Amino acid sequence: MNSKKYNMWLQYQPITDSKLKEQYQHFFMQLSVLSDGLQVQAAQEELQAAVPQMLDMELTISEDVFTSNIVIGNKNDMTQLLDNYQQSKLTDMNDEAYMIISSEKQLIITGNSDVAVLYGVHHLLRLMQQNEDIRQLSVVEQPKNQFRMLNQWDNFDGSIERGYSGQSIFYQNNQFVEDKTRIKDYARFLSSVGINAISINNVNVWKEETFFITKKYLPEIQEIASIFRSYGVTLYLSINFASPMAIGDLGTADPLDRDVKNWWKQKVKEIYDYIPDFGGFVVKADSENRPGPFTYDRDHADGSNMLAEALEPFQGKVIWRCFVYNHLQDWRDRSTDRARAAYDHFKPLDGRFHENVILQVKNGPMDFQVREPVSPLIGAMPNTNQMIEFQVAQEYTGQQIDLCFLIPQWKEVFAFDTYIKGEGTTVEEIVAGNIHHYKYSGVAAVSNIGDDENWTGNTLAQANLYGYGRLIWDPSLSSEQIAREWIKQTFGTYEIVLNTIEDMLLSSWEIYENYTAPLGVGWMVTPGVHYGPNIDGYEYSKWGTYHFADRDGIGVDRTKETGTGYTEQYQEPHQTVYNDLEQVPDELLLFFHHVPYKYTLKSGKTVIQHIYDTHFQGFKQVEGLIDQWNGLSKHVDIDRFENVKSRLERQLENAKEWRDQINTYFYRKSGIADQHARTIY
Ligand code: GCW
Repeated sequence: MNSKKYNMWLQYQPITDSKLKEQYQHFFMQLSVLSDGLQVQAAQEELQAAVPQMLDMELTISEDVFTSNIVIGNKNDMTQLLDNYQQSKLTDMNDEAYMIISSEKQLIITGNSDVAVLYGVHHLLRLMQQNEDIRQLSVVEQPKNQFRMLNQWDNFDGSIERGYSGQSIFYQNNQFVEDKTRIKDYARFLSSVGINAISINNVNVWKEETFFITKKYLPEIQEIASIFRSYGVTLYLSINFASPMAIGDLGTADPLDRDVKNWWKQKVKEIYDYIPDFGGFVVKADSENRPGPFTYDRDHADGSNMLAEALEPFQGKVIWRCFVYNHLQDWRDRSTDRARAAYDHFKPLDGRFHENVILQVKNGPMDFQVREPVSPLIGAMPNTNQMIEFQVAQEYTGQQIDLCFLIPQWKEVFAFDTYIKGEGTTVEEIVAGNIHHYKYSGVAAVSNIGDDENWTGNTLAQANLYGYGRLIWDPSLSSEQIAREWIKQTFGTYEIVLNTIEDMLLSSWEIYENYTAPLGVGWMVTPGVHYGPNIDGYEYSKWGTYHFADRDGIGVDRTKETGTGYTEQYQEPHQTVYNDLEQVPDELLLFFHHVPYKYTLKSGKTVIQHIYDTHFQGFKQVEGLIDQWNGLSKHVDIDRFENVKSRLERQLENAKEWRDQINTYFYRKSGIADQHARTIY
């Protein structure tokens, strides 16, 4: 496939400005490649693909490093070209750091490793796709986060849990796909934004997937690992904690049982025979019916340490998820609070985990809602490696039908000051490993791709995947910068296209929030599917996701005096601020408090009027998005134009349903009329 849809942000469109084209051409007469590592080869391939398309010329390979216009290679192979000063710039930087320097004479891309060179080449191509001047570059960069991971929730039958873009690119009908082109292209896209790790199967490991770690499937997985390896992406597998029973012949999976331990040691050895640089395991245990150590009266430290011991000799890691809560709650029971669960389970275990265990914590205490506070567990375990988990897949944020650019949300999470070690201990610094000096840390996220031609269903959802990679590489990038970079590379640099799409992306999260669940209360979605409104859908269920609306008021009391005491999991000043009705920010009010409908927000509006206003407004704003997009009909190719247009139309239907159901529900509950007498049913 080679369509604009398919090529995402690696379009490599011809440079039309003749001056710029000349400037670029000058650097690509001859290329010298100084290393023969896999990722440097991939970098060369990428240049060889991009340059003819962009500059209408072939890229000749030359052996003469001194006369070549562009030279790429690992720093170790570059000594003859770099002066001491240049060499020293990379010395105190991490393994993935690269440098780009250009002068009249030559452009050099080098780095502390082979993959760093690939990242450097992508940096250059990114600049060129944005029509930037490349004559006097002096760039030195390294990623802020060590782990930059994606989790595929792909099942072997080809379905994807929470997938909104078709079927899996990895599996089909319980087989590995034969044609691996898309996997390779996916690896290219990932490396172009610096992703360096991937787990390729759903964290819910079903029956057949449990056999992924056996001879039956390891040869195929080995092949996939080698594709990713060429792009610097390390492969991980999700495993079933009960494997010793499910695929071995043991009668237990007790992590302290000697046979179980040996079974895993053998198993891990076998995996490394196939994949010597295998990353390790991602584990969802004792969560939503998945097996885990609780069955044997063991805890999460026992469970993960047992796997960690098996992986240790090979430098493998255990990525252990903290999404653990009681999913069989009785809705009558007001004392159990799902928001408390991750902290209550894991915080007491701090310091007991092996060095190669990393806890993966969802960004919020519930589950990827449009608005949640930051999980209080992040940073709360100074002696345990942690990484944060985001969801690029838009499970609760419009399922890639509705537009929802998530970078601003993730930036807010990063910027949150936990006060764990006093002021300035932000989530950003914690997951970068700078506060507690974790050995391993970083960011993981649920991927949003499938086998739709455009990868992400809605073409504009590509921006979330792109932005995820860019943001976790360099969290100091603004949402605007990321949006603009992506638009220019994806749709070109034409001003009106750039400004319109930028505005659409940057307003989209707020718009989505406006017409869905209000003031941080979350949920109110169709059970199971999680798209579209169903206000009481989960209200009398076992999932622990309630809003407690009655005729008088709404919201969840999580205060220490009268509620679940969840607020106490935060450091000061958050503890006091969230606990205090006077201080809690409006957007989180109903997450922390139960209030009457006439309670006045800091904005000056009552809760009920806020609900009406935002829902009427949200719908209008979606009409606005449609107008904006229609204005681009002449500037965006028909394929991508129609794709987004039809999604926006479905979004409008969805916004209408949300608006009318929410407004009607709360009007009927409260009996309070809209001040502006708009139509409520
Ligand atoms: O949000 C929930 C999803 C489940 C998912 C689970 C998890 C993979 O609805 O589909 O299961 O989170 O994160 O484990």
